[in-house]
Amino acid sequence: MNRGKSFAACALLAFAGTVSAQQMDQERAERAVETRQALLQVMAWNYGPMGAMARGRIEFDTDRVQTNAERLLALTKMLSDAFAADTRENDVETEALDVIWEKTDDFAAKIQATIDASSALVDAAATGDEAAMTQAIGQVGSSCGSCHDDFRLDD
Ligand code: ASC
Repeated sequence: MNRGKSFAACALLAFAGTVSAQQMDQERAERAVETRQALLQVMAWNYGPMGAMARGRIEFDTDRVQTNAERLLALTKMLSDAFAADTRENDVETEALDVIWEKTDDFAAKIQATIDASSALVDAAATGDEAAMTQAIGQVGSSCGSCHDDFRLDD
């Protein structure tokens, strides 16, 4: 191989490497989307009854709040890992906005606020005080909504 050809081959390999690094394997990207949607779905499944209690739609059940709040706290701690895979360059069906991987500090702060609010709800549930639980459930709901406002496609 002459020098010109070998340079061209190297440039081609370098280009191919760059492309594959930027564009995650399609199957991996689809799995990442499924996983984060599943995580949010299980979070909503746990939050839902607590939101209904806080709104007075169903009767307060402290045991259920304790259980669901603990589950929710564990789930919120999975959020940052679940969104680690940057799928901006992939052809995936998602409501996750590109800004998640552009303003990473802001996104991390919103996740931390949700973790903190969930932790406060676990503490409130331990007291069994309905007013405290109602207030803490509202805080969790606000933290979810605040993140969706900035980082999720509008409904
Ligand atoms: C949910 C859900 C949300 C949040 C939000 C809380 O269960 O699907 O988007 O809680 O409604 O305010």
